[in-house]
Amino acid sequence: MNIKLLAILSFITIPIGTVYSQQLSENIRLNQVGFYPNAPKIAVIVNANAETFMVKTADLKNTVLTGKLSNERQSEFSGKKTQIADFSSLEKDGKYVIEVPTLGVSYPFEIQEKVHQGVAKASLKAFYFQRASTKIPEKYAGKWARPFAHPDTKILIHPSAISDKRPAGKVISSPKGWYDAGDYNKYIVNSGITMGTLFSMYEDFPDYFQQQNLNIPESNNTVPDVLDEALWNLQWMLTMQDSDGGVYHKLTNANFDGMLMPNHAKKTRYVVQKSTAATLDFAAVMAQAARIFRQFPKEFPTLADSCLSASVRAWDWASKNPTVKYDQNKLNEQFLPKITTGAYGDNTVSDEFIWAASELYITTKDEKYYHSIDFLPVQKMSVPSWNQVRLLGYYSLARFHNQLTGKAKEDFPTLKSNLIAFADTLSSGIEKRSFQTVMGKTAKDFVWGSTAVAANQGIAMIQAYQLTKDKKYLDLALTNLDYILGRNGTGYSFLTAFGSKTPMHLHHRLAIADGIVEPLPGFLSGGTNAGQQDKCEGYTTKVADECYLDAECSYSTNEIAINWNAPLAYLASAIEVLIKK
Ligand SMILES: [Ca+2]
Ligand SMILES: [Ca+2]
Repeated sequence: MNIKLLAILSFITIPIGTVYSQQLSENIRLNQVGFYPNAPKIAVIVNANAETFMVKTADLKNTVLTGKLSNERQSEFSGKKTQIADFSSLEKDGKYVIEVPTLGVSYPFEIQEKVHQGVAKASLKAFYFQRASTKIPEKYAGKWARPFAHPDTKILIHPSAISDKRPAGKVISSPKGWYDAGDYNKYIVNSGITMGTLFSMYEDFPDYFQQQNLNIPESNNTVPDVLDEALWNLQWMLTMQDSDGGVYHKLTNANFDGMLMPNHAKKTRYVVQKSTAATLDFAAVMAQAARIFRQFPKEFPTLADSCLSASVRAWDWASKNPTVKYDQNKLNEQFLPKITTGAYGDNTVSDEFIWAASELYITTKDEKYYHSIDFLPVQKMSVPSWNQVRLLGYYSLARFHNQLTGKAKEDFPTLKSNLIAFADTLSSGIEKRSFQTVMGKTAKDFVWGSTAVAANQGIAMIQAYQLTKDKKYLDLALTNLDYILGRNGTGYSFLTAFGSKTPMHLHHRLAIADGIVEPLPGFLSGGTNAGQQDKCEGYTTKVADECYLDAECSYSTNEIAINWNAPLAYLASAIEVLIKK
């Protein structure tokens, strides 16, 4: 037994003196967290050309199942040969490994109910760790405690953002919010999709979140913790609206900080130019927030009204200013200081109009929002990303389909069949794919932030399940959670602290600068991306589903971001709710 396996298995009671001949094999790829007793269980064996596999108890003493490996299939990307080990019939709780005699044994995994409960919770708790303008005490953060940072009460109006009442250099207060990603800036566009995803998760499964305790400062109040956490960012977003209704694109330094702890990051911060995309994302989030926080009149007597009026003012601004792009290069030709942080520039806002109109229509029931735009453009669907949010609107319309009126009601059958067809398109051919996951139909799935593509594809399957109650879509959603947690071309579980082989060197200032070996837990690495935009040294391949580097410099494969954690939280939570005992 090699040292590494011994370390991995050390949490299991191993009788002293036990001798193992088996070696750990990283060519056995599986969800390193585990499986539900009554759901599909698959491992993928790479380059083995073997006949059989065994499932053994993690102490390697007992063989509980012997199975036949599938015929070999060839990876679409690397050309490697894979075989499927299907052990779905094993339903007994326990800790196990897979053994392939010619290869060795897999990382250990569990079979038990609620097996992803920890994943669901930690992927949400991560947002707490990203909070700006607060101290993060040990009580909630353990060894990752840190001092107060970024009060953000003195934010300058950048020359690109001036208006009548707010000249350049005027100071506004814009505290709270989440750090966006590996950096400490706060971006409305990326907050938009993140908040929309978290709010949709809550609206789809409200009961699940009544019970969840994230161990955050608001855990003992009467509000679900997921909403307390979202409120931290919502309160910041509200400060980003100018008096004319338009919304600043971002709150940012002129340049990225070095690899510092946030309390040492003290560069001047600005709000920069208003944009149509940011304003519409804001309108959508605020409309959704209004109907959610309306349910808590005692705790938040005025919040829902504030959110709704902010949303309407944003919508009105965007309707009058439908083509204001955020073009950072152009901005830098006209204004100083130059801004070089994340641009999140989006040239197409028809999808932002659909999302904002959906949320405003659902919240206000005013059909003028639905009539104001073309809701069903003849255009290929794609899973949500920061610059493509059309499906967030569709998901909300589907969630409230019983309340639709007029044209929205007439359109719904088409919308429904389009969403189901979209899930079918994403998943078609899965039975032949090398890792048998929805993820990986084409090389285009492996873009910057590909783990979030996988999570968002999983959400698309969950939506199809909600619309059809056909269990196959749940099983399909689960394949992508398996992908994220280890059944993939790299053999990594991309979620910190969940699995045996997980990212240790994230491009995440909080984790790089804190002097603690372990990265903050519950953060989803961006994952495989053959673009290598960071030009970091150490990549060993350009294969689409394998190009990943667990190194701090690899922001193109190993950064974290709020809009990546949110869909993972959704997917893991949805699966926890929907996989029935
Ligand atoms: Ca709470
Ligand atoms: Ca867009």
